[in-house]
Amino acid sequence: MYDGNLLAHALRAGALGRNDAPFVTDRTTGQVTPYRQLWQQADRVAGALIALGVVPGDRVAVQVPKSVSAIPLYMGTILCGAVHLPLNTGYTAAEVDYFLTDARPRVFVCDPTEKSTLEQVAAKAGVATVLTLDAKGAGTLADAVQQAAPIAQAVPRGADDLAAILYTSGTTGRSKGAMLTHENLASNALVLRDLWRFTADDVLIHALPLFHTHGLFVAINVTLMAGGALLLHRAFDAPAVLDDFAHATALMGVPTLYTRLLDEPGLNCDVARNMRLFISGSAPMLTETHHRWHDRTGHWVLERYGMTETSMSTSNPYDGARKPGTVGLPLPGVDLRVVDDAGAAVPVGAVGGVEVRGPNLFAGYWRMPDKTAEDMRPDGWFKTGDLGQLDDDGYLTIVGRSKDLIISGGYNIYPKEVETMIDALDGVVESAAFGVPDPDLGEVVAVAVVLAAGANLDADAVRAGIAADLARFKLPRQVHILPALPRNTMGKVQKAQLRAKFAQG
Ligand code: MCA
Ligand code: AMP
Repeated sequence: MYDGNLLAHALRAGALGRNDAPFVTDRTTGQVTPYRQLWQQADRVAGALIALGVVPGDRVAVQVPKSVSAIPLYMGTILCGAVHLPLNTGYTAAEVDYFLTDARPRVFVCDPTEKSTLEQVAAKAGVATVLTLDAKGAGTLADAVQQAAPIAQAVPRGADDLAAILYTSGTTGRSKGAMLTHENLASNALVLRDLWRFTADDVLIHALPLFHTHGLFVAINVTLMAGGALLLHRAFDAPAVLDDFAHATALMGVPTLYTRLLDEPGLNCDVARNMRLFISGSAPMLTETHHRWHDRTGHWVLERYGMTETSMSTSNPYDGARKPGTVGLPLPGVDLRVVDDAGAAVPVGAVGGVEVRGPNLFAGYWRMPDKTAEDMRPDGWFKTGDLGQLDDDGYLTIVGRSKDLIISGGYNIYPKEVETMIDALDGVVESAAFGVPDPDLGEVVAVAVVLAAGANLDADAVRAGIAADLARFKLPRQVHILPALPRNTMGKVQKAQLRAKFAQG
């Protein structure tokens, strides 16, 4: 029976009749949570949130270590009509301050070890309630959930109501909250489930963070809608993941996961024989990595392409040719085009801006209508900021980015954010952040820094100067002190030149 909550209904419908079937196994403890228990917990979380005064549309922000309990927290938030707002566990208090102030959540759930610091941040941002949840599922949230009555019925929410806000870094250095609706999330997961043939027989190895589209909506929603099971790893550990190949059928990863697995001597066709599908995305996978994976395992990785604002937009086919180096074909129901600056389609083979339209497309940036208008054409096409080309068969290749973005191990870092912090240091005139190739993470952050006359900073001092307020994954791995930044005749910093010069470190 339809309960009026679009996403919750779609998630629940996948596992009808599978109450006693396992949903998730915690690979640290071996504890198994069946579907019945998962939904009971989610119903209780919803009850607890309502008891705390959460009303439909309220944001519930979450910065917690990865755990099984983080999943019913997400589902319970949806069930009570609220908006899930997950935050990277690497964010510093200064970064969390920005998100809480911008999003004004009713409830903030954090790691108990960070509570004393973050409680002050939350109070300043006007957050009514701060709860805690640790990697074992313990904390004040668990206490509140235990005392709460489960919600009797999901709070009705329609297609256009918000289900989540995910912050993505911004070109200006200010992160933007991408508003995702019930329809965005439900439609995308349904399409992926069918395209990738996920069923109740599937067991997905889950080794990604739970605060991004990839690990949260692609992995969790698709598995729930298929009635399948998860093997939940709290962090990515290549030998442990390899061990799971014997008990699983599918893996979703960023390219770094695959290159690290390729470094495992035990990776071969025999250990991968139970697996039916390896999916990669979030960052480009080298053609060479595709071939090496095929040589070692006998499987072609299925590469797909997406973005926080669009969820998944393209995928290589399940049957049919998976073309290494491409991100495949537009998903059913998703329109995709490659255009010039004026918005006119370019010929097959030509490079242009990738634009997307469809039920997967987000509702805009939270409280940033100007930024939304800048990226969204009046007829509904969204400018992804990626540069691509289509081949004769309609496969898309991402050839670069018009947006000034660094992707490191699947995490996005906008140079402007790093530059703004370095420029604010005493003795710094200006800086330029850029990505340099890295065999493990694909790209890592490098910076060129120009010092004021007489300033006495070295690379360590620059890193130390920004470390307190910037998540560690954004910290530059290379710092180069230069007399001046290379500029073109228009005065624009030549980042390509810096990238070429410092590619080798
Ligand atoms: C960790 N560190 C990093 C990264 N991860 N530095 C740069 N880039 C990274 N990605 C740093 C930490 O700050 C720490 O620094 C040191 O490396 C060790 O940290 P640890 O946590 O042990 O690292 P790890 O476990 O080896 O993590 C690497 C990882 C992880 C497994 C590749 O970054 C990861 O899970 N990435 C996947 C991200 C993802 O799911 N992206 C999807 C978003 P220090 O030593 O200085 O403290 S994109 C998306 O959702 C779109 C829609 C899409 O298309 O999918
Ligand atoms: P995010 O903003 O974290 O959602 O990251 C989205 C960006 O990741 C996209 O705009 C692309 O630049 C990049 N991306 C995702 N998947 C792929 C892929 N398979 N190949 C190349 N780039 C990708």
